Amino acid sequence: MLSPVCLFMYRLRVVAVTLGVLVPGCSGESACKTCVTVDQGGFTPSSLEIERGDPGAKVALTFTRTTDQTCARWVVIRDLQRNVFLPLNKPMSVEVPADAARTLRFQCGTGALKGTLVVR
Ligand SMILES: [Cu+2]
Repeated sequence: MLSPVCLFMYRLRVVAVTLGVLVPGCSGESACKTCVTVDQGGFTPSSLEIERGDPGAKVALTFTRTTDQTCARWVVIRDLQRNVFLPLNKPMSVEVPADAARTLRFQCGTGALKGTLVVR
């Protein structure tokens, strides 16, 4: 579980992103293991890894596009047959089955920017 401080910092960052200001991230444990930022450099982090959950488990894979200077206004997840538009600075979540080991690839509309989520 997230510590209350990390959770608070995470919420603060969500608000801060909306307002367009920078807030330092939580040190130590990452506030969100399935959150991806989309900017000029592509997907950050571009490679995610999570633990497999119980039967039926799902996780929310969340993308936040923070700039217009990227071709990734859409994220395409072929394995799930999902194309998701990413509004500027608005976190968009995709439900991902997490009850079996798998590697899920995601990419921008043109395929120039790529990332993976590994369920192990
Ligand atoms: Cu692209």
